[in-house]
Amino acid sequence: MNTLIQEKPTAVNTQFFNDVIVGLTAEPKSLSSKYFYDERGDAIFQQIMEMEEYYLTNAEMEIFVSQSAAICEAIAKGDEAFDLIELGAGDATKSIHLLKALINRDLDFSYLPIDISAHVIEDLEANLPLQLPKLKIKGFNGDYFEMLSQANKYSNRRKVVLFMGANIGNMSVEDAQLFCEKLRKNLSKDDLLLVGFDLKKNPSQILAAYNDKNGITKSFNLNLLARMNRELQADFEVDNFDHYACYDPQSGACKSYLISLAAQTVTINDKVIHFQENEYIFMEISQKYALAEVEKLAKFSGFNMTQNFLDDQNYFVDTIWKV
Ligand code: AVI
Repeated sequence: MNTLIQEKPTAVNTQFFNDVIVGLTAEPKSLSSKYFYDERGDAIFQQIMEMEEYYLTNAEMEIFVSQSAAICEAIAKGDEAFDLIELGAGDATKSIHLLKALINRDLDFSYLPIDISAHVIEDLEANLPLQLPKLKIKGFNGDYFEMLSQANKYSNRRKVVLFMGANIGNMSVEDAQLFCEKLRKNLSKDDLLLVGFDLKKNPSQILAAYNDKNGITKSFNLNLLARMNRELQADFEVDNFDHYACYDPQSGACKSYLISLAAQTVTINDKVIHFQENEYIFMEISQKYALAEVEKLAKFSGFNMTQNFLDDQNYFVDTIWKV
């Protein structure tokens, strides 16, 4: 008799389980990169951001450290009060430079960070006011669009939405178009969007950022299999899978896969999944853009690209789009 007391699956686990089964019974197999970020995944992503090869973090940080005063000018509309909404705020290490610049200019604004993690919101609300005592902050924990509509109910001031960190790159171009269109429909005249894109550059440099020599990105991908073992009673032999990343300079798509190193069978709770030798699981896209493609995306989704802020090496752009 099985004497283990099974924990009732939580709502999150049910959603996670369903998404995993849909992805792994599809042809070709895929998993959603949004599930990379459990506690262990967050810690590995932190290591990725500190990697020598992962140029993105420093490039966008440089923009915020050295150009926040100019960004501040670009988003302020005289002295009119506004809300600064950040989608996926994380620890706000880059946006804090902009917050400081806005406070130094004595602008009347509230900072409304939105994040899927309750932890992140609690930390921001507790810690940011210690560094910026004049900051008015109200966090929203949940899905971007649901929280955006809550933020709309909270205040009817002009909105400036930040979507940084090349998070838009983790959507295909088609999904990014749908996302931006939906965002556009949630904003009003005079609202602004500031969005960060990783730009097309030397393909070898891009590939190295997702195929680092120390295997940190590999462990980031494999952690999703380990997470399924921990949370969904799966029995993945993690060492039976390898990480494979590739970059296509023409389309700008950098893609990550896990490759099954043997014919094998994995059980996830009550479902059995077969893998052929060398079969792949598509894990993540990190789409890179040319500036002209960024402008095309803005136009397509009903925005006007008004100003671009680039780092010195032209690796990254934070672009301002007007409704
Ligand atoms: C969060 N996102 C922008 C990262 C990226 O660059 O696509 C996630 C990542 N995946 C592997 N390395 C970093």
